[in-house]
Amino acid sequence: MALYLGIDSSTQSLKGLVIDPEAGAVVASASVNFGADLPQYSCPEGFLAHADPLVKHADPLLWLAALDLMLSRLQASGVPMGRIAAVGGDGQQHGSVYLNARLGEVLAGLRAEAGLPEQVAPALARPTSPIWMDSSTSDECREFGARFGARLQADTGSPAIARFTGPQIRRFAKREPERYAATARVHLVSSFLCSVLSGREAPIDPGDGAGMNLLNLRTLAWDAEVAEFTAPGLLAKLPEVRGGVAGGLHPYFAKFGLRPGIPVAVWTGDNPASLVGTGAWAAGVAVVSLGTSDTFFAALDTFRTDPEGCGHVFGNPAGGFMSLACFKNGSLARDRVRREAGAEWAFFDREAFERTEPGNGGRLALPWFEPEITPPVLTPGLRANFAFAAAAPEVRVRAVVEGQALALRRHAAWIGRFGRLRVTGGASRSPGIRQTLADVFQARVESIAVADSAALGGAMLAARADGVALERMAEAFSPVTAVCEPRAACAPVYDALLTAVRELERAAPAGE
Ligand code: XUL
Repeated sequence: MALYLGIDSSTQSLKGLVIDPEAGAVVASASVNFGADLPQYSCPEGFLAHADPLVKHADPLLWLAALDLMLSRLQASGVPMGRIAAVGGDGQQHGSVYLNARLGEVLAGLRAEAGLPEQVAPALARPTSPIWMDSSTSDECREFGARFGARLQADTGSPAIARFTGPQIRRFAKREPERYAATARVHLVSSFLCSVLSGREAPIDPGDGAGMNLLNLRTLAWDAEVAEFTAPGLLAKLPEVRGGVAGGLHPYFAKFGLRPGIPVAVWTGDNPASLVGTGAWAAGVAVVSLGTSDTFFAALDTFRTDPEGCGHVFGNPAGGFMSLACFKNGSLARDRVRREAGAEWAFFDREAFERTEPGNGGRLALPWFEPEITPPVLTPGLRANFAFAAAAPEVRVRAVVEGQALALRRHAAWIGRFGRLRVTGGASRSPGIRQTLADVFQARVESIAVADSAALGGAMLAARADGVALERMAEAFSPVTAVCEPRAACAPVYDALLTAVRELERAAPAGE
């Protein structure tokens, strides 16, 4: 039976996952942690130290060293590498790699005797890669805004965003014109690694390309006017845009037991890959991932943008588009409220929801201990429409959980209505949080236990490149482990609170 390999190159690690779609099973996995396994690259948390805290760059050779190491670990695990029939993958979004004119020759000539980093190094036009955590481009974002106004979001899916690749390229071309001139190709993390696997320049898929402020989502082609404004001659330095198969696997990878020539699916971004890995690529179902940050993502049936400019539009690897909204204050904020209320998680999960009524008597709170992304708010601090610190712990807990759920609903309204929400991440284990989401959205909440949804999505896309339908895999790989039904009686309670949460978003911090 054929096996498929999915590789996820994320911020702090690179993982590989091998699936057997026939058996509906993950048969092997291997992971490389950048800090623990490759300390010589000085990126313990995925980026290099820099005097300016807004600058977050990584060493692109680190990702290549991680690819070599992950594949050797996978081989050592005993999985029959020769049965792998296609490879797919994804990268952290927005990060960019700058390559010179030697790229084609370097990729074609990879030799098994040496490792990837030393062989690819001569093709780098810039030694470092800005990643999604970089926020050093506010000047450039202002310049994009002044030049294009609302058109940038209307055509590329997002207003100018500091971490997006276009503003990053503009800053580079302004500050280092010589290196920019020596750049023959700008790749994303995804298309860079896919190029190395296929031994030739890979395309950028519309899923990840949409995170650049450069791709016109109406035509799915680079926007020539935006590209030329970004940096002179940029259009000629951008790869082709398309999905599908990038090429056959380069013979270099035979040293890990992989068969040369097997299809390498065009890589995508980690969020589009997760949309596939969570089985949510069709319209009508959204994913709420409750982690360090909370994210809300869903397929979009047609191309449209968030009127408030908070949510992004990326390509959906299954066709069409997807939306993504990121809420910075997720689990860390919830945990701080719990700690300060002197409560254990069990209390947070049960008693808090039994001792209080849905709607909490109108008392809401938004735990913005860090500057928030959705909506963009730079002044941190908890917002509450009642005397938060003096209230009982259960009232505080419900105020925060309902405040966050209502904010999710408010900022997801432009995407559409959802009959089903799939929840993942640590906080989705709480029955109280799940019931609140079901009641606020009036949707069925399904818990799914998918570890590594991005790598899984990459493996499923590899299988699709070999002719296996995504639908055949979804049930086996992202099964529903629990269901929570909405209570109709709560609908008017939460409809009425939507205005209150909007007002709260505009309020000043509570001064705690
Ligand atoms: C999405 C974003 C992150 C990165 C890294 O816009 O910046 O989710 O993709 O995971």
